Amino acid sequence: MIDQLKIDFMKIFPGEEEVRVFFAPGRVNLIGEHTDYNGGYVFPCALSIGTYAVVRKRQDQLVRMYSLNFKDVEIVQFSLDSLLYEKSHDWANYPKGVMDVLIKKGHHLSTGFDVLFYGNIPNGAGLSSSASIELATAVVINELFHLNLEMVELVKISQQAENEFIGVSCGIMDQFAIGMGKEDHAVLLNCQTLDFTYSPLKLQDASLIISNTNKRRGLADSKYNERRYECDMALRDLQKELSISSLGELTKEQFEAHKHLIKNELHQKRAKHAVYENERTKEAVVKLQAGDIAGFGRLMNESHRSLRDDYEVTGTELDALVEAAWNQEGVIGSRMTGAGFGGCTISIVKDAYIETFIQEVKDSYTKTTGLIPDFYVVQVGSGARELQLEA
Ligand code: NG1
Ligand code: MG
Repeated sequence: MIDQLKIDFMKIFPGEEEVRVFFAPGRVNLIGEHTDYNGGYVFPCALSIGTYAVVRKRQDQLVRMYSLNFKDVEIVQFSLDSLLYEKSHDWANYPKGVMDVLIKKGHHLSTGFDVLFYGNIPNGAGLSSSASIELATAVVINELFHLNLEMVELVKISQQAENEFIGVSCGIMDQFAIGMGKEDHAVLLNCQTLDFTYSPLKLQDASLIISNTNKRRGLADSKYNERRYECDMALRDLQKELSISSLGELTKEQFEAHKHLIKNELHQKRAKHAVYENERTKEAVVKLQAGDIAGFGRLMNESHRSLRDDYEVTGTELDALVEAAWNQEGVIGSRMTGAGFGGCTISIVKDAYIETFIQEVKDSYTKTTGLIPDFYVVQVGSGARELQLEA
């Protein structure tokens, strides 16, 4: 694959000098959904699929970018001193945003560069293809120009790019999981303090399966910002009596005792999800570490119900896919993952049942929705990095 990417690079950007190759994974969140921007816990892992970047420095200030995923599009070319958001090359805004934040923070990119991107994560599916290309860019620039920034700093810069350049007020989960991921581990991250611990994914005789609804998440970004707003409003009401700075600081008991302060019924439901989901996430990780996979799975199912009924971010397709999974033998837990409204689900399935799972869930889902889902058995990889090339 890497050899082929180098050949492709040479065709698009002919030249003598050596190239370097970088990789940033996608991620899947196991539990802790819509908790990151509420100062709560998340529990994602990095995938073995992701975004490749083949790159070579230039002599001038030009950046030229090409994506193999959008073959109809020509080379996107711009100068480092005029980084503009452009609707016509939507994918290019993610790397541009990272460059913009780095430059605004005073980092010096001494020259431009040519870069070829190739991603094997399905786009717009909740597996963070966007954060993946952001981190790929951040690592490329960090290495190429010897910025010596720590990975956590690159994570924050990438999040800032998404917030300010793209305009999605996302939390830090995706960029963190992608930057800091560790092979065969998930990471329990406190999104308020950024304290984190790695937890080995010991699923005994079971595997993680991602199922893609193949329903594009059209409304995701606007609805996403709307949910953030609703949670902020609920927090403001609670702050009349409680000195807290995020919903993630509340226990269920504290929430129940003070929820009457949140007058708007919708805002109250959103806050309830955030608080309960946060507690569920901590509980789930304790269960996993104790080897209680069934207990972990039950909490995944509860998470989905809460996202469906209180947070209202699932929709027909995600619900159909999860319900089909729940009806299958050998399924330990199943829920939507990511922002919602489409995209993917994550399930834990006993190895002996994987084949029937794929067949039966597919049939059932297609019957209900008319769409054909895709399935991936998850391989947990490590975080964003330069790939060492053989000579
Ligand atoms: P996805 O589905 O990858 O877009 C989004 C946010 C996360 C998090 C989850 C919900 C972006 C880029 N990321 O993930 O920060 O809030 O939703 O848990 O919008
Ligand atoms: Mg995204």
